[in-house]
Amino acid sequence: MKITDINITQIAVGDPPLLNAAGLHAPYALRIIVEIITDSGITGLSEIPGSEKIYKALTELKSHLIGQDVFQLHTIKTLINQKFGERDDQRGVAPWDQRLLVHLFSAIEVACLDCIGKKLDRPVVDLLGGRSRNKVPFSAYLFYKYEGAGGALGSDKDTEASGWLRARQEEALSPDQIVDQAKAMCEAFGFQSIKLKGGARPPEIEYESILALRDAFGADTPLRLDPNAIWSLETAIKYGKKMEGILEYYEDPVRGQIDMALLSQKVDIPLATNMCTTSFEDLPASIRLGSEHIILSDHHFWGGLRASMELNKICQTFGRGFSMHSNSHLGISMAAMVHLGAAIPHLDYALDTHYPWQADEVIDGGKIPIIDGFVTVPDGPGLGVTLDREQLQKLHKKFLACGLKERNDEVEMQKVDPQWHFKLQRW
Ligand code: GKR
Ligand code: MG
Repeated sequence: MKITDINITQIAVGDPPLLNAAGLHAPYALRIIVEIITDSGITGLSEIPGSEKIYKALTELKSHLIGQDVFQLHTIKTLINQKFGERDDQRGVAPWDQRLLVHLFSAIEVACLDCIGKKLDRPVVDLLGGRSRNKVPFSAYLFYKYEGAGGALGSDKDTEASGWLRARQEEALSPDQIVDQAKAMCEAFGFQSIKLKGGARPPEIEYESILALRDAFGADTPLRLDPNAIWSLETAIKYGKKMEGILEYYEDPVRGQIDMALLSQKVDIPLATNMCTTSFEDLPASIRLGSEHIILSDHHFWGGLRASMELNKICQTFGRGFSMHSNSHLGISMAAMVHLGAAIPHLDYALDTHYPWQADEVIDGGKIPIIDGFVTVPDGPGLGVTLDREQLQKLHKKFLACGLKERNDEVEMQKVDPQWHFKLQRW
């Protein structure tokens, strides 16, 4: 089954003013939708984070991929490596991953697997070895935030909205407001574990928010805190000690494998990461140092779904727990995460997702339901989702109109506070 064409569409998705260690989310999150068209008349889909670097590289790659067989994923990977392997490809210090190659592998692999699944009339989960579970657990993902809906409304609210769509617009800067956000999100989606994005407010407030969540949801609800590596080792030890027995895991409180390893010797809470161990090349040092207990995979930056399956095996071999990281995303990414989450033999924790924060959608039928905190593997061959072309065009027009080309949370924060600067370590 040969590739005859590839459509690459940049889109902008409304995103509320969420806070993190790197600043503030812009009113739009950028994504790229890839469609691989084949000579069988089958089209495969994928979705990855939007950036000019990734968009330009995909555009350059297109002519090299035309004529390739979607089943020959090793050949395709070699081709991508030959073309882009030499480029400077750093992860960066931001909470999100900015590498090129791994995102290219992922974008092309997922769309090829979607084609293969459609050709064989089998879901992608079957191409990954079949189901280990039928439905995949997700965690609530709370953010400190300013008031506002994002998108065209920016920091304004849609006064007609109800339920979670209303609640997601509320300011959340204090422990009580975080508890309100958690209650609204858990009521709407039934999440049974809760992650709080930290690194945005002073540590004392984030710690008090965790205590308030424990009081509101009870000691049996798993809680996680993710300061995105902005805390000093001293701060992470101080608050870690207070959160022993309270947190399910402590996600990237400090920066780098060495400090994570030092922290793990001082604090009795499992450490998780999507920042210090983010590639196969990082694994030897991770194992040597003992930098984390849990690796949060992400098929977008671990190089695809099959690479994430390989990572799962390595995690099992070396006694690492496994779960998944997320960024702002739509339904194609959600479908890919669910197929992977259903296939993974050793899934230890509910997965992260930003999905409730995005009101827009690009797939037919609207948003994929999250019920009782679980997502069922979509029906149908391949990823089991199809593109809503009208929505795609609408979101592409938003991309053209919004003027954003790259994610830059520092610049967004400076619109609110001109003196604000990203720091590698803030507290
Ligand atoms: O969306 O602000 C955000 C998150 O901070 C995201 O960029 C991170 O990559 O969710 C992520 C994380 O777990 O670090
Ligand atoms: Mg994280």
